[in-house]
Amino acid sequence: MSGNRTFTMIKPDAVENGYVGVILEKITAAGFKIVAMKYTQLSKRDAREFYAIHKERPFFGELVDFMTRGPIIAAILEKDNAVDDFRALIGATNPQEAAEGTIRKLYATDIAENAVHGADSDENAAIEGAFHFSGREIF
Ligand code: FUP
Repeated sequence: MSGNRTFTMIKPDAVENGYVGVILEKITAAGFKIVAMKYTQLSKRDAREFYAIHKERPFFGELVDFMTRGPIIAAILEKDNAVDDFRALIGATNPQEAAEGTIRKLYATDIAENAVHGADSDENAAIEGAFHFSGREIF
C-alpha cells in the first residue's frame, strides 16, 4: 500500500530564479498539505550524503556543487498516494522530457538544475524526511 507522505526540495536554481512562491502554490493547488517546511542551505557533506546513491555517477561533483551553491526549501508533504502523485506533478528528471504543465517543464533549467526534488519511494521519503527534519515523529 502506498503511503501518504513524501519529501521534496525546491532546489537552488528555482530559489535563485524567484520560483518558490509559484512552486508552493502549484504543490498546494494539487492537494498536498505542507506538514513541515524549512529554508536552509546544504553543506557539501550534507549533499554528498543525501545523494550518496549517485556517488559513482559522472555528474556527482556537479550535483553536489549545484545543490550547495545557494538556499533550498525542504518540505514534507501529505496527500493520498503522495510519492507517485508528487512525481507526476514534478515531471521527468530532464525538463525537456517532462509533460506540459509539470513543475520541471515550467520552471527547471536543464537535467542538472531541475528545480525540484521528489522522493521516489515511500522508504526514501521517510529516509530523506528524517535527514532534514529531526526531533519529532514525522513519518
Ligand atoms: P529524480 O529522481 O527525477 O530526481 O532523478 P535522479 O534521482 O535520477 O537524479 C537526481 C539528480 O541528479 C537530478 F535531479 C539531477 C541530477 N542528474 C544529473 O545532473 N544528470 C543526470 O544525467 C541525471 C541526474
